[in-house]
Amino acid sequence: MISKVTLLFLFFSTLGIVTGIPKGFNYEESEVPNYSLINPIEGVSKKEDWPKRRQFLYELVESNMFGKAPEFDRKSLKVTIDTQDISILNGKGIMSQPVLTFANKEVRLLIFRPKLSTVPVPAFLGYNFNGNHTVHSEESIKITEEWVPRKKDNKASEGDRGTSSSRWDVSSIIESGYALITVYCGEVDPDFHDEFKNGIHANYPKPKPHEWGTISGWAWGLSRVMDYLEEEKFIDESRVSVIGHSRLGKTSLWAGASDPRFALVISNNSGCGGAALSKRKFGETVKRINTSFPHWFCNNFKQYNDKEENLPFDQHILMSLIAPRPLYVASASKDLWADPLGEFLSVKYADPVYRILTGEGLPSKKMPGTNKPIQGRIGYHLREGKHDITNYDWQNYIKFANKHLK
Ligand code: GTR
Repeated sequence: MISKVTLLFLFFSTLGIVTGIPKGFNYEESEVPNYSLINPIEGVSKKEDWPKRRQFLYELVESNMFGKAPEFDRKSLKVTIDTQDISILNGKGIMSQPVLTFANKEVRLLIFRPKLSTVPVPAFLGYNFNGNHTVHSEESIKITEEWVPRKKDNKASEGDRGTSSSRWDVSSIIESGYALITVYCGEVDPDFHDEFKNGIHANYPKPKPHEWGTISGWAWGLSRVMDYLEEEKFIDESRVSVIGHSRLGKTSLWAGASDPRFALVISNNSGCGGAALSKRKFGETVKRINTSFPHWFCNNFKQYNDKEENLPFDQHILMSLIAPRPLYVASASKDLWADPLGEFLSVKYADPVYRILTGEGLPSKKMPGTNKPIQGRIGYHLREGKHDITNYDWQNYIKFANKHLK
C-alpha cells in the first residue's frame, strides 16, 4: 500500500517542487553536448585593440539577448524627499527613502548608510524582489503600492515587513563602511508579461525585436539610480558595486555591461541568461526561460529556443564586457537549475580579456570546491546550499569590494 504522504511526494516531485529542481531538464555532465565558444580576444593582441572588439561584442549581446534601451535625458530625472532620515542599527546607520521619478514612474530608493562617515562612502546597489519593506523590519519603510508577486490581489502588506531580511546583511554592510541602496524591481517594471504596457516600457513605443525586455529595463533603471548618486553627497558614485540575485543577478550583469559607471559587478546565482553558459544546456534552457518569462529578454532571443548552438556568443562574452572592472560570480552547490559549473566556466573563459587589460584575472583555472572562494580581479565561489543569497555570500562580496574599492 502506498501511503498518502508517498503519493503526495511523488506528485510534487514530478513537478520539481520537492527538490526545487524542475524535471525534464539535463543535470548530467555526461549529457552536455559538444559546443564551441567564440574567442573573446580574437584579433586582440594588446589593450588598445579591445575597445573595437568590445563594441562589436556588446552590440551582438544587446541586439540578440537583452535588447537596446532608450536614451535618457538626465534633466528629466526628478528627486522628491518626502520622508525624514532616521537612525537605525542602534545609531550606527542612517536610513533614507528618496523617490526618483523617471519615465513617468515613481521609484522609491531605500538607503542605509554608516552614520559616522564624514566622507562619501562606497555602496552596494541592487534590486529586491518583493518591496523595500521586505528587506528590513524597520516600520517606517514605505510599503510599495505597485504589483507584487504571490500576494492576495498582488498587493503588498504590513505582514511582509522584513520577510527577506536574511538576504540583506545590512549590519555587516554598514559596519564595513558601505552604504546599501535597494529598490523594488517592480516599481521600475512589474515582473509579468503584458506586452510591455506596464512599468517604464509604457512610456515608450512597443519594443522592436532588438529592443529592451524587462531585464534591460531593470538595468536601465539602475543607471537612473546612478544618475541620482552622481548628484547626491553621501555616496561616492565612483565606488558603487552593482549586485543582484537570480533574475536580478542577470540584471546586475547587464547593468554592469551597459553602464561603465558601475565600478564592480556581482552576480549571485544568476544562472541561465546570467552567468551560466547557454550552450551547455545544463539545467534551465533558453527555450524554457523564454517560455516561462517571455518579457525578460528581447524578442530576437527567442530564435535560439532549442537552438543554443546558433547563438553567435555565449555568456562568457557578457562577463568579458564587464572587464576591466572587478567581477564576482557566485553559485550554490544545490542550485543545479542555474548550472554552477557553467557559471564558473563563463568567468574562466572571460579571464583572457582581464589578463590583457589588467594583468590579473581569475586566480584558478580549476573550479574551487564548496566554500573555497577565489578572489583576483575576477572572484568566484560555490557556496554550500540552495539557490539563495546569504550572509556567507555577503561576507565574500564585502571582502572583494574591500580589496578593489577601498
Ligand atoms: C526561476 C528562473 C531562473 C531564476 C529564478 C529567480 O524561475 O527560471 O532563471 O531567475 O527564477 O529569479 O529566482
